[in-house]
Amino acid sequence: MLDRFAPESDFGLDTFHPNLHLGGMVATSPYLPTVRTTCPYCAVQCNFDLHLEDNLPVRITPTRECPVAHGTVCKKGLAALHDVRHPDRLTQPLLRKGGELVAVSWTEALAYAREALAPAVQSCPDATGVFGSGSLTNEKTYLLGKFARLALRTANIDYNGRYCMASASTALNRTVGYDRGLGFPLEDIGTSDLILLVGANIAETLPPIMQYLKAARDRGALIYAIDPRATTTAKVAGQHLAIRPGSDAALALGVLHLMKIWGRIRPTAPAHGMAEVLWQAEAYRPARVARECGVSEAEIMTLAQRYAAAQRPLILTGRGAEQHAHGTDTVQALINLAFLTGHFGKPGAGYGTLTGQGNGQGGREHGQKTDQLPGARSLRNPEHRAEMAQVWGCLPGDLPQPGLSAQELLNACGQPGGIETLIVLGANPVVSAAGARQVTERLKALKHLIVIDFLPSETAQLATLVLPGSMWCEEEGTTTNLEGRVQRRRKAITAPGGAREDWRILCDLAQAAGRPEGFTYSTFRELQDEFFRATRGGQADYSGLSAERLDRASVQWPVPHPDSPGTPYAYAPTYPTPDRLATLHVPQLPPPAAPRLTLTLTTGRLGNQYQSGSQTRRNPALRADAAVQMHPDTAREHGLRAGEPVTLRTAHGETTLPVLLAPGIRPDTVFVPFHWPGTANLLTSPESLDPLSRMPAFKATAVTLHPAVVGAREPAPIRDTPGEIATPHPGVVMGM
Ligand SMILES: Nc1nc2c(c(=O)[nH]1)N[C@H]1C(S)=C(S)[C@@H](COP(=O)(O)OP(=O)(O)OC[C@H]3O[C@@H](n4cnc5c(=O)[nH]c(N)nc54)[C@H](O)[C@@H]3O)O[C@H]1N2
Ligand SMILES: Nc1nc2c(c(=O)[nH]1)N[C@H]1C(S)=C(S)[C@@H](COP(=O)(O)OP(=O)(O)OC[C@H]3O[C@@H](n4cnc5c(=O)[nH]c(N)nc54)[C@H](O)[C@@H]3O)O[C@H]1N2
Ligand code: SF4
Ligand SMILES: [Mo]
Repeated sequence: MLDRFAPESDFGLDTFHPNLHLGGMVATSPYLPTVRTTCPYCAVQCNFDLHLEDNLPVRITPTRECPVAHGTVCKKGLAALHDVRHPDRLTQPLLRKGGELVAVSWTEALAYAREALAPAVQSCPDATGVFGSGSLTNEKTYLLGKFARLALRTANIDYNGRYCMASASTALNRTVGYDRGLGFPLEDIGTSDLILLVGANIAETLPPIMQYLKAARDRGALIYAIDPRATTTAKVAGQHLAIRPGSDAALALGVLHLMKIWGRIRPTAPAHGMAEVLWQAEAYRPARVARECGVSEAEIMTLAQRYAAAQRPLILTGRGAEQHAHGTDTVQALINLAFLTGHFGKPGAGYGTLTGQGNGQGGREHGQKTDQLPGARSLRNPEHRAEMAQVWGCLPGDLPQPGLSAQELLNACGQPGGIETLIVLGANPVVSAAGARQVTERLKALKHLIVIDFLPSETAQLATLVLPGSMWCEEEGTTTNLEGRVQRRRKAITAPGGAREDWRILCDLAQAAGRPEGFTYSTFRELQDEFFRATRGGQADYSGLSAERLDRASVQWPVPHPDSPGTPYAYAPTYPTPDRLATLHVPQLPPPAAPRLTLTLTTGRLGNQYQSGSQTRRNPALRADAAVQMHPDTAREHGLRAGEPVTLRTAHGETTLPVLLAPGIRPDTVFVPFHWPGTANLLTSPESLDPLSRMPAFKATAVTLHPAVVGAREPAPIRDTPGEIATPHPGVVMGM
């Protein structure tokens, strides 16, 4: 298979374009039935065709008709079939008996669920928690929120998007009253003349987006990667500003300071708070900013001059800028800069956040956030509560108030007066939550941990009940990509054995909780139509959509009625705020960093792995090793050599990893990927949260290095899932 695919260009790197290689011929067999669907992984949501043989997908081919990636996919997407019939695939409910998880019937599994859920609904509903995911389709997101509020009557539902773009989302919401990652179609990136990628390593994390950067570069745009590491993206971008982790807000304020001095302030629209924001920037002179960011004054001046000269400068943030204890204020500082220089909301310019998970965008709109109702409505707003109560046939007072945010929900598990039962759908917090060791202890202290997954994730392995759910190609639904584009996900095959579609499992659990009313859909279509209808009148209004319409073409929201063409441009003034104006807030920043005695640990991703690794560690086509990246000088100072184990210690925990020498990283920073248990999140803090978004500080933790004494302690489990990968159904192509 692989030899038919070749890298598209020096710019695409991890992106493949099979059609180019076949001289325009599409690499599909004319004999196999195909189903077009969307990728299970990231927020680009590439479309591809699944070719079916004996009712199993045997091959993936990208399609040029994909409105997002135009026939390219990345390695992960191309290898996505691997787990479909993997021997580890969960096909039966598992119940913990005598300490072991053993296979049981659905009847026994649901009897257990009844014991766990039904009494709490009556006596202490908030003792049950629900943890959702940006990997879920819009329909499942909607149903999960409804299930928590109506069936379980709990306030305590939140989701892993809290770990993702919550800071950017919070900053956008409080500035203009709503949040869509990119306010314009991806194509518009090609019209920008200066692109600042702030903590976004897109060549590895969103590879097909590189084609839009290439289009911009071909027209003469300058592209900056602002990242403590010289990433693959930085090498391709050409301009690299290696700032210190956590100093992005100081950089934004420094550029704003110079814009003011150079007479470049021309606000996008009238707004509240502009004078205060400009006043704050007075203090951010280049010398101070250079000191705080750990780069030269000349580099700051050059960047600012280029920003001042650009006609359509675009600031794009990834998790590097956002996942901090002051992530919301960092994004706010960047939005303020874009707004005050007149670029916010313009096509291909201004500010945007690069959403991460497959449905990271839709997942933050339809009610699994603890303070939210479908259509991006607020659970705190009496009118919004009344609207949803009407759709759901309940009283507004029946809807709980907002509850705990994701990390706080995990921290409350098994605590007196806290969470006794947790239901997890689509997340693996044992690996991905901040302070994974402490979180694991909390999960072990629960009375009941119910995990719905299709693979035995590390979280499922701790569960008291595991319910086998559905994979991406086994269900219908919609996802919303990073530019707010709603696309159809199509069912190609049926879930194997006793695995059930997730939406049916949620209805089963509502029944088990003794509250089946509102959860008796006879078909998926009934649920989907209710979901579209429920968003009517909300900011994220999908009510003009239907499966038939999405069959013809994808649409960017809002789509308030069937004749609406959708909304390619989301951030043009005026805004859906009480007085139609934006409000710029003054970023509240920690005091300038004192010279650090310790190193800073930052964390993130590798191109070959996805998230907690649950879906990619088993895949031989996606090999990668856990290691700590450090500058050769740092290694030398600590007496370390390449490949040697080193123990990393923070205030929150420790782990041991091999050294990977990375000359492109700042010498005061080390980088650890989080795709394996026993890696990054043994070192991060479960307590340090952004006050506004409740985002953990994944991207900056003080750390010390200690040569590991071989044999003195167990090294962390860092390798891929051990053992041979047995051959699944002969029709499934392995290791593409
Ligand atoms: N291969 C792969 N692709 C993915 C994913 C995956 O797990 N694997 N996950 C998806 C998801 S959910 C997401 S959210 C996206 C995330 O996509 P990205 O945001 O691109 O991913 P990260 O690696 O978390 O962080 C990006 C960069 O931020 C840098 N950084 C760290 N600290 C700072 C800082 O303080 N300031 C600045 N400016 N930079 C900093 C890191 O060195 C890193 O290169 O990727 C999506 N795509
Ligand atoms: N240190 C550090 N930690 C981080 C980050 C970081 O940069 N650094 N990034 C954070 C970010 S941005 C994110 S998004 C989180 C991600 O963290 P997680 O969401 O915990 O990671 P995933 O590996 O995506 O876990 C998804 C699990 O749900 C299952 N699953 C996926 N889709 C479905 C579905 O449709 N149905 C069912 N039933 N199961 C499903 C998968 O098999 C997998 O076991 O990690 C966060 N943690
Ligand atoms: S992981 Fe993202 S970029 Fe790669 S194929 Fe899937 S949707 Fe496309
Ligand atoms: Mo994410």
